[in-house]
Amino acid sequence: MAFDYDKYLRPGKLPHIWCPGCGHGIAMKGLLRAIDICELDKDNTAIVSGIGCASRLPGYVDFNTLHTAHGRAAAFATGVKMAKPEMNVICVGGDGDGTAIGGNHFIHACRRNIDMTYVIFNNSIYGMTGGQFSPCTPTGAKASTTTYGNPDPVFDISKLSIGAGATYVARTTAFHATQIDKLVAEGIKHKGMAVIEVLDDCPTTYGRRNKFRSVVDMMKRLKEIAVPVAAASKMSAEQLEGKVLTGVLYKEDKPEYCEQYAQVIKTASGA
Ligand SMILES: Cc1ncc(C[n+]2csc(CCOP(=O)(O)OP(=O)(O)O)c2C)c(N)n1
Ligand code: SF4
Ligand SMILES: [Mg+2]
Repeated sequence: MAFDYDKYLRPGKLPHIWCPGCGHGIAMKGLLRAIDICELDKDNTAIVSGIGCASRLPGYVDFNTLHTAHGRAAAFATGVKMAKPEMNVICVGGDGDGTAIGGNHFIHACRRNIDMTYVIFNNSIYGMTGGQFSPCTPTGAKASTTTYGNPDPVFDISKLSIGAGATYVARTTAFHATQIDKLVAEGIKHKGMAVIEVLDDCPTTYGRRNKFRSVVDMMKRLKEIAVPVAAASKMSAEQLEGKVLTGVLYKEDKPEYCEQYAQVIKTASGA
């Protein structure tokens, strides 16, 4: 039977703003299937975002939702989780929102290992504002602010998350749509900071500037660059050149922040 997305959507908020061929819709559907796998109670679930095309997602879904300031998703989500530790807290947003203006909030949420799930939609660009380069725009790529090619090195969001202290880190792509729900569901079930990077596409501001002839070409690229972690272990450095690893990249059990903080309160109150 086909999956019933309607039960999680707010019909009054549709149609969405996403362009035809934008990968964000695929990522959103993966998130909704993951929520369904985990049987999360809508009333006990908060979905939090900053600003951007990806960050419009909370408006469309029927949970407790917060559409906040640019880059501040992790900060607001931390507040929600600290106030209501029993709540399932999910952050969504783009590569620009999460790793440029919001980079500081993002790494510190990872460092604290606070129990939330952060699904980051990495389309390598600031889509909403017309295609300025982000920390995830490939070196050499064209953006509205790098018309001669981007001279900057690129953040690997998954490595950044692991380095900063997240205890569940996974990556997939919009091409591998059926993997999104599985990885996000595992992240939701994980106690601690879970980051799931979904590589997707922005045909409107990135694809056209970078000579992708169609959305299909952008999807084919996602298919070609992805290598499952298990397969990568049998490949040489040359074979892995230009590829990205997909699947669960890191998992660890470590003390969770709300529990640690509750302990501090207990100690301070002499209980
Ligand atoms: C303080 C502030 N600075 C800049 C902006 C403009 N702005 C809105 S969205 C955005 C970038 C969004 O890029 P990303 O997070 O990658 O999301 P996408 O649109 O690509 O999904 C920027 C720079 C803003 N809204 N607020
Ligand atoms: S501008 Fe790009 S990221 Fe924004 S909705 Fe259109 S395709 Fe998606
Ligand atoms: Mg983006």
